[in-house]
Amino acid sequence: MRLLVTGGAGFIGSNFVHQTVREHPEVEVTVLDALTYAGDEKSLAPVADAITFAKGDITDADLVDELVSDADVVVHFAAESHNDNSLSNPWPFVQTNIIGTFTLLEAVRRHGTRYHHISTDEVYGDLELDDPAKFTPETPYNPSSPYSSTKAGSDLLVRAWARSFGVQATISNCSNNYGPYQHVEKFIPRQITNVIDGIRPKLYGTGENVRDWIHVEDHNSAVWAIIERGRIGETYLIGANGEQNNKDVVELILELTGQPRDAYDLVSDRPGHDLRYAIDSFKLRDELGWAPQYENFRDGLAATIDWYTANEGWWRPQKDATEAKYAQLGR
Ligand code: NAD
Ligand code: TDX
Repeated sequence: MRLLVTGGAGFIGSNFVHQTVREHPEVEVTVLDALTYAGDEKSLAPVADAITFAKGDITDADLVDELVSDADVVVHFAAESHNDNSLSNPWPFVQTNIIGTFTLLEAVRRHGTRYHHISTDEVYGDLELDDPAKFTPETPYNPSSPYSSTKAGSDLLVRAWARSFGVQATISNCSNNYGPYQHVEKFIPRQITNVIDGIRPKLYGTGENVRDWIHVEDHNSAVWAIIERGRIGETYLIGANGEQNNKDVVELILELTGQPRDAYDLVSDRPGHDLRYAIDSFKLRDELGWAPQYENFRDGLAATIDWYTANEGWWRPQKDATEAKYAQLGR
């Protein structure tokens, strides 16, 4: 199998490439990545000799056509991925998430290539804190932010290209990922690296917002299950029953790093901040026999703290610029 991975130098994409090289050595991997502020070739250094890397933009139709023509399967991770950035400047989100996905869909349509689309649970909007419901594949789309609305738009393009043009597509919508190689702008790495730097963790609003955490390795094993056994045209929700409120996560980071559990600051809230996400992954489990391996969040978080502690050279170059952006937002 010749596999084209877009966004393979980002957080989830690079972990996916590592897992693929390790567990599917027969697969020929090509990564297409523009190396934006969020992409880092260092994340692929451990597998550099086993893959082909193409630096380029998913909105470049000629490049995309050439790479897709040489692939049997495309897995599309590339995106602008950070909600706070989408509130400061939505344009790159429209460009990459919508025009980029359109460009890939046109190429896989021309070449008859199998396509898997990586998306997020944020397309469903949010749930009340006390609502027993979780998101299912039938939940109506109701995105809140420029980020999630452009992801929702890209999902709808995929559905239309599958139905009207017969594109051989599947979609997955996953909950919040954590693990190694995640940019320090995101919640968990930001707080871990703050603690390493002697800065108090920052909680938006009251800290009561709930996210449904899944280890990135579990997300990627689910993606592989869908590539191998997923039904064409279907949407699969990926989640590992990892609901936690942000305050509990920060307190656990503080405890695991030997700090007082109340050594954090409450800062101004994110506009439009989604209250709660929760995934019901029954379809993935029942149909494809998938199950997560990292169900103990405390252990997974401790391993992630160890990774950031041991890999300061990976995240340090991004830290000051990231905190400067947050300082401008007063967060
Ligand atoms: P990330 O920001 O860490 O990585 C994105 C990668 O895409 C980077 O390497 C970047 O250089 C590349 N990229 C951005 N624009 C590009 C363009 N125009 N052309 C080519 N490459 C470009 O993101 P992530 O957290 O790894 O997310 C990957 C995917 O998973 C996204 O589609 C995101 O919506 C989805 N997702 C993320 C999470 C999460 O918790 N992080 C959860 C569910 C779904
Ligand atoms: O410093 C912070 N303090 C804080 O309280 C940051 C950076 C975040 N937060 C809160 C906001 C959210 O409730 O923590 C939660 C997680 O924030 P993010 O890491 O920015 O993630 P989120 O907005 O939930 O979106 C993530 O999950 C779904 C990914 O960034 C998306 O790409 C994915 O689609």
